[in-house]
Amino acid sequence: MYSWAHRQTKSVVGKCLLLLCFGLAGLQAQALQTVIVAWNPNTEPNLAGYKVYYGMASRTYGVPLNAGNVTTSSIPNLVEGTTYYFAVTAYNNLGAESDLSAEVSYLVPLGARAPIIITVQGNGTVTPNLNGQLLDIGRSYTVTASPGSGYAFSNWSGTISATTAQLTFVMQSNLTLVANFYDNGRPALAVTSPAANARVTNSAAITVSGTASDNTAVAQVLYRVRGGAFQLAAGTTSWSAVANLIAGPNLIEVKSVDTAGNESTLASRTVTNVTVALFTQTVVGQGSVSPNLSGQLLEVGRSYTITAQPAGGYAFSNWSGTVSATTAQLTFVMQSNMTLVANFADAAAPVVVITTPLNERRRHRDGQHGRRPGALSCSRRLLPIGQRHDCMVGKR
Ligand SMILES: [Ca+2]
Repeated sequence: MYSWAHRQTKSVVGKCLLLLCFGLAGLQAQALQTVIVAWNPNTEPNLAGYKVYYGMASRTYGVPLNAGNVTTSSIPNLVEGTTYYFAVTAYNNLGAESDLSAEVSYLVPLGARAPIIITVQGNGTVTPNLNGQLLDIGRSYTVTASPGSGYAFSNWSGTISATTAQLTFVMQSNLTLVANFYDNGRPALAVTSPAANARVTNSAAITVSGTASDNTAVAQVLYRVRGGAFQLAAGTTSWSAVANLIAGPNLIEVKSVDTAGNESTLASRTVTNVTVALFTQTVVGQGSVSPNLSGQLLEVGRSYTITAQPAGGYAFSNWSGTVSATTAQLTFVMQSNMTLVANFADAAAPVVVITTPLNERRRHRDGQHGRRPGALSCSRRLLPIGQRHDCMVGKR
């Protein structure tokens, strides 16, 4: 044994460098530290150097670390939270080694960590889920923001701002991250009343109602009538609106808008408002109209077709009244107070008929009237009563 014995004064210095074992997966990474061991120098002239022994049990060491002729040594790869035992020997230039020094134990402290706060705005997830965990300060981590259905990633905010969904950051104290997602899903809308192609009679208005939904929330329901400006319906997820009607078909369109401004597709209903009015039709001249709608209650706004048919010797002339036309077949749109006149004109050549005296009629000598038996022909010349006609031939 050498007479000189070394002893430790400041055996272990707890000034540590944090090393992270990236080769180990996930969050179970074992944090390792380097510990600096220091001792008082040996003053013998032939001193050559020192060896540092250490292990996880008292006086049970592994292969020593040859520190050379210095009084400090860095011992790497020590597991945090584990107690190590250290001893030092000195050796001279002849290779002779001293006894082990007194042993010093040292609990490798846990590295500096801090909790991270990761929150989500909107609908989405962040993987891996590090929220609330203690992370190693100074170490890099990577998280990825994934939007939920009907949402899209917007940006990272908080301690760090970024616009890419995958974010790599270096952990620091009081680190807060917010993954922001926005709603890009369109709301839905359904019309429950009236039914498709509904028909009403003499109605000034109709109540349209239905439902709406969204992955976030329905902000409003809008409707318009006959292509006019959109108006606000009452209610959202259950809504209703009163649409004014005119005679004939009325197109009613409805859409919902979510809180992010996304709009649903347009839902529509065509409501036909049947308004009836008295139809008056007259005929001038000789003819008829088919079908004969005169005196009937017809739908205002609806198209009807009628045809004028002249009687014998007459020709169709024209339509007059509320509508003017020159074709016999007329298609018209019914309106209130509608009157049509079918005009026919006499188209036959004039005919003259002699009505007296009667042709081939005379008085016989015996005073009887009538044509004599056997008469074959006679002159067209008229004879005074009582005279015989030269051409008379009779058989008795
Ligand atoms: Ca939406």
